[in-house]
Amino acid sequence: MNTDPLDIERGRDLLADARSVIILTGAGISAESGIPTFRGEEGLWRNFRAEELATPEAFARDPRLVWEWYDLRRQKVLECAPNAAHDRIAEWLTRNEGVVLATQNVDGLHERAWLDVGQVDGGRLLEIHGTLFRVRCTACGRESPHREPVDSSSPDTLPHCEACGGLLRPAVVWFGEALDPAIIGGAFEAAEGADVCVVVGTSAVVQPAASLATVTRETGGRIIEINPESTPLTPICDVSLRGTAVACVPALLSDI
Ligand code: BJW
Ligand code: ZN
Repeated sequence: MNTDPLDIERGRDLLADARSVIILTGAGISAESGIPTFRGEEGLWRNFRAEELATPEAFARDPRLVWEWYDLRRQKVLECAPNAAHDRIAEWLTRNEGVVLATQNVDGLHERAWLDVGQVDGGRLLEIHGTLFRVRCTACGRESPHREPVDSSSPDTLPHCEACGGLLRPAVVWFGEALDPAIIGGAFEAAEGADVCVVVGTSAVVQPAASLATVTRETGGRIIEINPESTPLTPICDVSLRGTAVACVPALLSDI
């Protein structure tokens, strides 16, 4: 796959003139770290049906199965490292206070990359679908960090709340659930004021995340998309880089 160098230059020109930028990332940015995407050829959900696992109803019906899937994904993520695209974005964030990163990913790789180069600014890293490494109590709502392996061999071995004994669940956003208003609100605020929205590695089919790019466009900003495939956003993009995140992100962001 060859990305036209002229398209990269057009993207770099847009970013060089921008004062505020929102970056929206999806599973594709972590694909080259070895983490499967959701809907691709090798997608996670080819083996595990989304409707069975990423919904509150699924968890209520079969918490052991859902925990097994999340534990598997945690273990996988812990074996993987941020790639050159995560790294380049992290460096860019440290140097540009006008850049906000909204990620749909729950793998924590953006945070790890940013920690490698500086102190993470939580106001500019918005994990809009939550994280694999926190849990929330289904009874009292208490949230806490959680990285230990989960034994899903019986209902009793699943993790339970220290405060009330309730069943803990991954602190991620499932279908039909509301996103944290402060986090998604911050992302929409950034999208509205952005001169450019850079969209990396998302199929852009899940709402409200995909609307972040649309909002930037509607308020007069530009969209740069990086994805080997076209998406529903492609027709409204100003620059489409048809390549992988590792091939395109460093080329787009170096020395800006
Ligand atoms: C590469 C690459 C490489 C490959 N380099 N690229 C409006 C219209 C229609 C429906 C709705 C709507 N508003 C809400 C809905 C319903 C629903 C929804 O969007 N459904 C659609 C699917 C139709 N949305 C919701 O339910 C949301 N909740 C909500 O709106 O609540 C409202 C409410 C308000 C008040 C009270 C109650 C409710 C919640 C959505 C939560 C999504 N959750 C998941 C799981 C998170 C936890 C987990 O990870 O387990 O989030 S679903 C899954 O999809 C996950 C992802 O973050 C998300 C997006 O996937 P992503 O990242 O785009 O991955 P893929 O695999 O789809 O795409 C990868 C891309 O990478 C591809 O394009 C490849 O080509 C590319 N790629 N290799 C660059 N190397
Ligand atoms: Zn509790």
